[in-house]
Amino acid sequence: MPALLNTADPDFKAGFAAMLAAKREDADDVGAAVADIIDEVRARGDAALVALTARFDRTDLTAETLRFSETEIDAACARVDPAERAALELAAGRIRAYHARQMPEDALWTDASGAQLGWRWTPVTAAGLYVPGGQASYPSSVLMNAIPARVAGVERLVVCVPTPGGAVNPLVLLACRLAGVDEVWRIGGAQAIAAMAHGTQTMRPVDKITGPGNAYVAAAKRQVFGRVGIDSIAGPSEVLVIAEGAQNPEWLALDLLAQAEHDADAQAILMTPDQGLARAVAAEVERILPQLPRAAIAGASWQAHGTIIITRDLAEAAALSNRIAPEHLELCVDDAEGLAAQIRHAGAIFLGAWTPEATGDYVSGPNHVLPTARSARFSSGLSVLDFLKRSTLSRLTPAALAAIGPAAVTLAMSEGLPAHARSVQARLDDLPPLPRP
Ligand code: HSO
Ligand code: ZN
Repeated sequence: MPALLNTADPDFKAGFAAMLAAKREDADDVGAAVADIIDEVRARGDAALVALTARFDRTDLTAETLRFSETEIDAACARVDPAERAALELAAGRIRAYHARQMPEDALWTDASGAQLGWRWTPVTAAGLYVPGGQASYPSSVLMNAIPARVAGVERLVVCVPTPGGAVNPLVLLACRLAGVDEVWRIGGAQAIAAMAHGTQTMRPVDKITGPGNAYVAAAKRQVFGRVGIDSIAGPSEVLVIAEGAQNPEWLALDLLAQAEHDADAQAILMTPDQGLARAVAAEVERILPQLPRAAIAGASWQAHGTIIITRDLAEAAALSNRIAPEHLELCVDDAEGLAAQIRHAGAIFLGAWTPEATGDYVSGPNHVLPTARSARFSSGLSVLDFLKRSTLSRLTPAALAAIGPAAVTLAMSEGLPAHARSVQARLDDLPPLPRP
């Protein structure tokens, strides 16, 4: 049974606090093993990648076959079923259009002193995307990571995907093609992150690495951070559904199970002021669960982390939701906009009963790489901004320098930095005659 909480119960506070504090993932401590792998790749480059891929992925490669050839990618793309290709193309087009609208504008203005000020956005030159192998090798995640990079103007886009036993999902390679990925490599794990961060004889290093992965990949990303940029480290996925009485319990149960089937550590939460709806949804979950091929995973998630919370009203649900800061928030209520106005912390908000979270995973357009584990309190999902940097701009005229320079001289002297002061004062001493203000 999932946990059942009612805000009217005297022990609600304690139960809710325990839910917020629960840690759903015990990451193995793989730091030392990962450090060795990174050292090995730095020291021996391609030879280390070949040896580590033989050891961990049971695949025999050479320095020449570490990277997929264009012919291999073409052949894999040709094997994709036309309906799957069409769906992936639709998704890619919509994700591209959405992210194009995220592109921020440069700015330049002249302030009262006469200083010209502003900023300019420029893309990262090369980005690397890690794609997990096996079961969690999601073509949709390739699109969600690669398309924002391309839209941002990244010049070189590299993908690393492990091919355990030589197997690769052709849809992953097609997604790479559709997203405009330049290089696809058959390597995974910490060795792939090391190669992208440090480069090898055949792979040039990248500047930023994104994408999900197992504990080794996450530890490797942390260890190369600083040499390259990384995205946030994703935890197990979660959904919070806020619903009112008239909703279809089967739809809501399926939305909860869609999250639960990701991972035994995933969390699905239903909040409703309607006890009858809560009971109906719980019954639907039990009815549908055994029909799912991933019943073992979804069932484990629902048993261990599934939660139903009965609230006084929708406003109370919104307030509790803000404390959870869910990765995905579905508002299955009549006035979804009104409720959304009360939401401050959520990675992605899905408004209305016709917007199941799964549409956001694939085809709506917004990114599905989102802040987990309550980090939506302070961060946002992946976007073009993750592949852009901002340079500030300033240009002073003699008049502007005359107006603001003396304060810089004063502050430099009080910080004990006389060369700073003199670099400004030397110019103040040489000011041309200025028109009277
Ligand atoms: N819901 C997942 C993303 C995903 N779902 C990929 C299906 N494929 C995390 O946001
Ligand atoms: Zn999903």
